[in-house]
Amino acid sequence: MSDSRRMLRIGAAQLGPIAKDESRKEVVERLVALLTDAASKGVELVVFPELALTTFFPRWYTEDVSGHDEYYERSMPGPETQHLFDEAKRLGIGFALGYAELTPDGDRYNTTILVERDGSIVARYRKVHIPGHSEDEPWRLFQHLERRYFQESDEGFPTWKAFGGIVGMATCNDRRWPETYREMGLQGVEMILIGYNTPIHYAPDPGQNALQGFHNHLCMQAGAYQNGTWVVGVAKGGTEEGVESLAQSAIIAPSGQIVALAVTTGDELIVADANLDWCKQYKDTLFNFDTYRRPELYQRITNQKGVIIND
Ligand code: ING
Repeated sequence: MSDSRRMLRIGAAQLGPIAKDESRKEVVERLVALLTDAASKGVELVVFPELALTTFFPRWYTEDVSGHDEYYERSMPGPETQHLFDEAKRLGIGFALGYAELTPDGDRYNTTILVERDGSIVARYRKVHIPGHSEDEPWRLFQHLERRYFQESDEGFPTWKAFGGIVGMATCNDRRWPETYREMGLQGVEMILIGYNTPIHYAPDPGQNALQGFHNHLCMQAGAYQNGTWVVGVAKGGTEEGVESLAQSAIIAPSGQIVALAVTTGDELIVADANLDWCKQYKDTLFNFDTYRRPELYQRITNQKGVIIND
């Protein structure tokens, strides 16, 4: 086994709730506080959650799809986020940031960008698996209208060389799907950055409520292990506008083990020293794709969408 060590100090910057009336400026100050704390601890890359700049607005229905446009970013950096970029560059720390993106063409995506230590945006990921529903369902305690306010990305799961390794991103619901991790695993990914907003109450099947914490770690730990990659899962947790969301942010090693775990439901930084060469111990052995995979037998995964039951 290789005894080389490519070390990266990673921080997961969990956020507590963001109130509806909290200004972008106030939120950016919270992000900068976490970033400054991270920099003082020698962190090189800090990961913020999904939709980290505002309250989780898809829980409210508006008849007009543009009814929530105030929550979207039209440029990145923009007027309120420039301060975060400036501070990160000054501190020499990189970050991943989730936000609602409104493009000049009027497209809406649930987006995450990766910013290098020199302040340059090196990667952009748009959420692929958009959960919830698109029409008003007032019977729910609260709604999950992501399918109204975000388009499905057609860009898939790219990876990028950054921070001395191979980096990929995914967003919230993406983390529950094995294809997310394997698409990046097949590109040799060494760290997958995942932000999430997961309400504890799941309206279609409240029996799952008590299992939210288990399912969160189950899918990310499996994805890490089965692809020999680090996974950084970062929550916006706590009770936001009356909706309780899962915290339990975690940094997961290629072994599938959790090496750092948030203990609060608020703004909290957790840190781990990630040896990127640890990935090889899984990628070159048990999960040596080149030797052991049988893609010719996996055709249904890309040729078929739903279940087809044989006669
Ligand atoms: N959230 C949820 C998740 O997968 C979801 C999905 C949909 C929860 C509907 C509750 C109701 O954790 C996000 N942000 O993808």
